[in-house]
Amino acid sequence: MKVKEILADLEKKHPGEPEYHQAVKEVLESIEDVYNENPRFAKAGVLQRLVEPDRIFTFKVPWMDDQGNVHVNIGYRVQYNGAIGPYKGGIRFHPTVNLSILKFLGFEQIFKNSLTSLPMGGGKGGADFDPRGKSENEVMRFCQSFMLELWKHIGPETDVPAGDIGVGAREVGFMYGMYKKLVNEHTGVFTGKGLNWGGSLIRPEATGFGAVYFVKEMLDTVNDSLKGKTVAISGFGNVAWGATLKATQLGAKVVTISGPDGYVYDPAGLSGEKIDYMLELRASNQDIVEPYAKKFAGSKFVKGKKPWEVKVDIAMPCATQNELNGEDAKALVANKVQLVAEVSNMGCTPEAIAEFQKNKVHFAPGKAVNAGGVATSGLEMTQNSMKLNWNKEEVDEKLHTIMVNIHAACVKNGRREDGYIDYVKGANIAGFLKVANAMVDQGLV
Ligand code: 2IT
Repeated sequence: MKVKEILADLEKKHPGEPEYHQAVKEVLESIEDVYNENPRFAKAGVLQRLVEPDRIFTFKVPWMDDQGNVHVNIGYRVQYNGAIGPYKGGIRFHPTVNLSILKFLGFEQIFKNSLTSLPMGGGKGGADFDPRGKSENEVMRFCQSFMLELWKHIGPETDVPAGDIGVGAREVGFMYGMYKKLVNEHTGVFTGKGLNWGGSLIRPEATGFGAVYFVKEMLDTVNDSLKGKTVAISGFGNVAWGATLKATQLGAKVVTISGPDGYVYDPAGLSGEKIDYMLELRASNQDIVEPYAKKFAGSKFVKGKKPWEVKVDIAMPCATQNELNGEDAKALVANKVQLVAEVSNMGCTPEAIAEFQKNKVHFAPGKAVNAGGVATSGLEMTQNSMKLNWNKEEVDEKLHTIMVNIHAACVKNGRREDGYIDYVKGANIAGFLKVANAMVDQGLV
């Protein structure tokens, strides 16, 4: 079957799942040449099999709030592709979670995990639970109820979840505790665990650190460096925090962070206690960034806007899918942005990506840039299997090497004749080839 037919077929079979269609379309269009050049892929039906998840679990999550009221949320786990390892991917708790979102995330995860070079298949899960304003006891009860169903479907050699938006070390702890009680085994079934019970050093920092290591490689390629560069970051969660910390350490100046309420512009740049404050802001569970501007003089809060209107050298969307659209891209290009590294999963719309590429602005996609998070999850799994812990330097060095290698794979598969690097194509081809070949090797399953 031709790529066009597969896409048309998919939209017919699964109407009303726009994020899922968007993610599949981007990958299939960029691997089309490779697919057509290798008839063994079509013969084995690789693409038709790749676009459909292996299986999806949907379940009811009933829980009780502190006032004794009953609530019911929907929980999911999408086990997408297990060709190169156990299913691996985060769990997202956010009111926008639905099947389209989790299928797009699970699909992206296949290629991201492949790029890390570690043996991990693709998966994703979550619930339409809104952690905003919930008490710790409510969050715990929700996590426990969620696990009362999910535990049946996961395992350290089957499917290994982790955090994502709305799920951090606290939630992983509550879920892991319930899993352990039900299965009566202490295994590496989750990553992002606490340091005292199997977690890995650097995992909290890994997504942001890895993203900045990737940006450093992008700059190295054009004989440039992070020193003195201004950076716009969106979001203020774990990923934005790690990216801000590492970018600042390497001499760049991060001048924005953002929340659903608007963005903060801090011309002096974030450093020291301002970066620490991001964690405090996140822990408050309110999902607003405005308090930063009240606390730190010299910064200002811009209500209801995104940070892409600020003139910067580098833009790093770190919040959520489709947070940077065609108009935002035009504003960045008009302000002479030098490069855009997508850190959130599918943070840029297809129109935004087209705008960057048309203007020869180097754009790197989330599945390459943010792969350091899941890569370090893979390193956590390795440590759990060995029943040994690596120190900070060892994990950081491995993470760094993985990011350098991902960048090299993108360049190898994405460099055009005129020298421009199509990182989207590069990442998709490199991620795809490994999975597709594994699927052919393993027969029709
Ligand atoms: O999007 C992602 O890669 C994650 N949320 C992390 C997944 C993981 O298994 O560490």
